[in-house]
Amino acid sequence: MKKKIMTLCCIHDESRILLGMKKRGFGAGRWNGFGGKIHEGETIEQTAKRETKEEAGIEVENLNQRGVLTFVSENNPEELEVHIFSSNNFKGEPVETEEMRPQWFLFDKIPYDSMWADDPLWLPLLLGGKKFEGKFLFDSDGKKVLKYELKEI
Ligand code: 6OG
Repeated sequence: MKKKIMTLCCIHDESRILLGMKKRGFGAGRWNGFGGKIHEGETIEQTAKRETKEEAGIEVENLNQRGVLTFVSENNPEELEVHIFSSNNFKGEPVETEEMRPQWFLFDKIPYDSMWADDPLWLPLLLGGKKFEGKFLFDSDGKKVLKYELKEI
């Protein structure tokens, strides 16, 4: 199976998380953390920092490695391996970019209905300070999680 390696960076403090509305490409129309594909010659942390800068205009400091999630879709031979990071520390002000429109959300107002269907399963673990790993099988249009395994590590 072909594997694509990606990052996802969740920026939060004690009560709020910064999400971006994806304006184009994969996941357009959904709120998500910031991230994307690893470039040749980059470490995974460099990818996480570069993508967050490109998508939200901020420079992340103190990345915390929180887990690896694997996504597969029915009828798709490609597997996504997404390395999840968190940070509560960045330089600059979040700005809208060509790719994303950032906005802060209180933890009890997280717009799960407009996010990937896996997010309500693992994001509470991240916000609760946990580390985790998991694997999710999506239906072919990427809307529903058909099966998943998720564990704290
Ligand atoms: P670009 O195509 O913009 O990167 N991503 C997912 N995030 C969540 N929460 N759930 C998923 O379930 C995801 N699949 C991919 C990884 C796409 C960004 O979207 C994330 C990247 O941060 C299927 O380069």
